[in-house]
Amino acid sequence: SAAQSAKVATNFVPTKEDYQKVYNRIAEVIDDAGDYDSAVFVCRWLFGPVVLRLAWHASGTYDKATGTGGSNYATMRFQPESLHGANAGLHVARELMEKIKQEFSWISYGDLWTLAGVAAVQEMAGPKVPWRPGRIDGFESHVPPDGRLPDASQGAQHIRDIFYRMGFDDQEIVALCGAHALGRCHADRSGYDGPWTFSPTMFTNDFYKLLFDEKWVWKKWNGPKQLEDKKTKSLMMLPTDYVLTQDKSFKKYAKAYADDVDLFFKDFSAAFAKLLELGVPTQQFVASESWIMQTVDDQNS
Ligand code: HIF
Repeated sequence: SAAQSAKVATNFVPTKEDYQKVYNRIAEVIDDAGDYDSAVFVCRWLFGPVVLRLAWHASGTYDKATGTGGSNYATMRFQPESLHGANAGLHVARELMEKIKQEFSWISYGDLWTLAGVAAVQEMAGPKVPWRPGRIDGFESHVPPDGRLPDASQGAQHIRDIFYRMGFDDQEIVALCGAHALGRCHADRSGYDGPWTFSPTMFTNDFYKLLFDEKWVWKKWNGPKQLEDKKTKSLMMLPTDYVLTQDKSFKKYAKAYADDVDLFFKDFSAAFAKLLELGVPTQQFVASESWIMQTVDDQNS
């Protein structure tokens, strides 16, 4: 708007309230977008999960050994990263976020995408995730190499290689994985198909519960190897999800999160907040401590 451009022109320094306005607009845009596709999924928050996936894929390229990748430069705007196989389908989320960028031109893409990830988790009834701004827009030269994001067809060793490279441990890996309670796989994006839970726009610990409570069998189809629940055949698990019940160390944490939703919420929040800050130099952050953004409901009550 004119008011916003005027602010930019006068060296506008955004406050927490300004970021809350962006958060609110993100929530509104995701909510409105949900009408499309309602034939497939009767739910307004249909776009929440793919927006969360954008925040994660923008951050999960981090390599702690070289300090490259991560959310700082929002390099997925550029080729070849936008075309990396793991990012198939994320243009949907980037295009949605572009609307918001047009309205709040002062926010960096990295801040916008990670704030959207926080909004997605919180608005889908997940835990509060501490967040703070400071990412800057980078250039094509900052694009990380392909192959840094996980391959769902692999096992425990691969998951560890990928997440240890970012600086996570087994407990944090398993805590993050509960986000697969949300959303679904799309045959035209990853090749996999179907949702993990019966409530894919509600943040719950159902991912872990279902892993242990259901009987999982290999799906008989022409697509990539994935599991389906024997009872309803309507849910799915990726090989990397199923490994959480097979690997001894992973299993211990997965069981704990299946049994204790509060523990899961607490640990997910910490691990996800850490994920979103990967690759951002500490001195770039505008605040020494992260902020808790309010949900739309918080503000209405
Ligand atoms: Fe995902 N993930 N993820 N993921 N992911 C998919 C979808 C989502 C992995 C593979 C896939 C995490 C870890 C891993 C979300 C969030 C997170 C899809 C399907 C695949 C194949 C994409 C499609 O077809 O549309 C692998 C191998 C991971 C390492 C174990 C994180 C922890 C769970 C870090 C995470 O937060 C979300 C949300 C989706 C749903 C997107 C949608 O469009 O509905």
